[in-house]
Amino acid sequence: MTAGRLSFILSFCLACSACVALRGGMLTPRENPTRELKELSGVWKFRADFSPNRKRGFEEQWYKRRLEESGSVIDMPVPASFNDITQDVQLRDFIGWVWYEREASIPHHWTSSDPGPRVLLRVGSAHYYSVVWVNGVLVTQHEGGHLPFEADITSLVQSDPSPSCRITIAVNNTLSLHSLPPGTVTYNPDTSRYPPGYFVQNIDFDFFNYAGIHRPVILYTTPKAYIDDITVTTKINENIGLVLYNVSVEGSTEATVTVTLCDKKGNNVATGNTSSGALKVPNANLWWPYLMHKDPGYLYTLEVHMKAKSHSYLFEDQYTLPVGIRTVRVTENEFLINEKQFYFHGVNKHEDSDIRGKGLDWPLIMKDFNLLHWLGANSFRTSHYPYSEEIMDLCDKYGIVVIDESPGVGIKQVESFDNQSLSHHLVVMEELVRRDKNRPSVVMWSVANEPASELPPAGYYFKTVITHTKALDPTRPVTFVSNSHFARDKGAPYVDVICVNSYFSWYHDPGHLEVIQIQLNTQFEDWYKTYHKPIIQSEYGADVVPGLHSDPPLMFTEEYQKAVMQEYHAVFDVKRKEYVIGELIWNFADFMTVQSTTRVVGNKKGIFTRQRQPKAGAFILRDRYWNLANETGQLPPRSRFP
Ligand code: BDP
Repeated sequence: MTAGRLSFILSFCLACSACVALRGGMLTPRENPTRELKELSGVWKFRADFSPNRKRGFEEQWYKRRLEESGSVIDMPVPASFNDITQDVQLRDFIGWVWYEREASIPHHWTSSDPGPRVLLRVGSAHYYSVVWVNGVLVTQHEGGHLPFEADITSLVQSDPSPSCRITIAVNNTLSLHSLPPGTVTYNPDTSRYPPGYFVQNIDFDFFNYAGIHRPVILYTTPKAYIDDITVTTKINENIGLVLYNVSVEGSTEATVTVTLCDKKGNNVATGNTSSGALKVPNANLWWPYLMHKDPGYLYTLEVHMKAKSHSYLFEDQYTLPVGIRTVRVTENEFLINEKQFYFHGVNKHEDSDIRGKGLDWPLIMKDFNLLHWLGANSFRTSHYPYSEEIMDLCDKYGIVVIDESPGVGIKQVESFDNQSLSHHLVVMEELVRRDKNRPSVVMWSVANEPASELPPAGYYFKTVITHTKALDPTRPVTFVSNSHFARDKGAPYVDVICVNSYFSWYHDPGHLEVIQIQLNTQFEDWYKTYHKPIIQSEYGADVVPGLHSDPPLMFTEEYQKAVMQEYHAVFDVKRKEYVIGELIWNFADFMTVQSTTRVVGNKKGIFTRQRQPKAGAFILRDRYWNLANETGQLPPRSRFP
């Protein structure tokens, strides 16, 4: 590939990143009497653009007519990563534009413009850069995977009232130094060593760069004057819960808003008749984490109703938002939820599984929550990108506490700290906070994982990203996860909680279990003495090829993973009485990575296999977590959980 050709792939993405401007809300679409929803999951037409410059689809305007008229197409499931669906190795490792298309039928009453509904096309997430057309007309572009985006297609649908529309989505997985996560492309024109046009994508993060349409695509409606966004924060005063709300309306300047807060049984507990205000809930049922209360994850519902006049029409809209009443506070050595000490005994996860890659999959989601319950885990970090809204809804419901991480992983090169990267990172934090701000399960934002935070520009960069995130959401602490040296980390001064990853006896002193306790103790003391902030061990672990055994323990065996965990746990048990506020194993399950000499068909540090079967380490962790829960909370009977 020539430099010119390469620059097309990147320049298209970069030129467009400047177009991303955050406007309006991003409420999770929910069906109700004023809003309809049509999910477009299923089989789409698909074509990867294998042309040398990956540009043919744009040159030939594939979006202008049916995709199969442009050349041969295959069937592709949505949602799913495209990589593992076929037997084609070129598609598995494809870099560049892929094209998806399907027809969607449009209910007759959506096409009426008198007044007719507002019609939106929403993509839950697509990785990495997306361009969307409806009937050949460009309707939106979006940079970044893992977060939703949408297009208002009302005028298109209503100016051409045909019974169906053609949706075309082009997705490019090419990463650049300024994308999040960053990546680079190198090409090798030496044809004595590489085939013509050879290029590869390089990444500095340890999971496979799965691509495609990863979450559901839906069409939904709202009235033309509508509830655009709702923001809720909560406070507790003695036994009175306070729900502070703000509702923004678009499409009319003369709207009246009423809100009703209902408890689980459907009883009204408080009402308001202004678009912002405070609702008082005497004897509030608080939202408690799993294993900290006999009824964890208590959710009220905020029923928001809006009536508005516009152009002599009367519009009515409604939206129901789950609300958990809880507070979060960090001291020098504690993490407090509802003013009670909270200890994170949890996991790091990935959205990853056989065949579907990062595609949303309900059976997998339910299995994972059942395993978290079985394990006695009260929390997880969304390593290393925001997880689906479907997962987050269940965290709210089950009381699973979340450290909500942005896709800021692999920020290693100095160029990735420049202003272009920084502005994009700020937009991503806006998108993330906008999506997840009302979730009681989210107790902290993580802006990045293991950046090169010792580099000179890292201080300004993280100060800016963290300050911005705190301005967007003053109610939650903010962190990033570090594996830098405590004395040289330039971002740590700005975090509320220190999150440290370390792999003693694995990447350092491999095979030497005897160093773990000394080194871990030193790690904690160094960070605490420097910052006087609470610390979470945000990663630790060891790879296991399931079924490998040895005693004495050798690396990659089940016994070694167990031994690593037990050595770490011994230190956690001392330090959690002082300032260590959590431990998150790396990783919940094995997951796919790029191929390398250190990866045996992916990363094997899971305590469960990729197929969600327990390794020996899972049982160690299960005993530990249930014992911790017994100490720190009111434990429900273990038999209640599968
Ligand atoms: C950490 C990274 C994580 C990796 C893990 C490992 O944060 O993404 O998968 O190491 O190497 O440094 O297993």
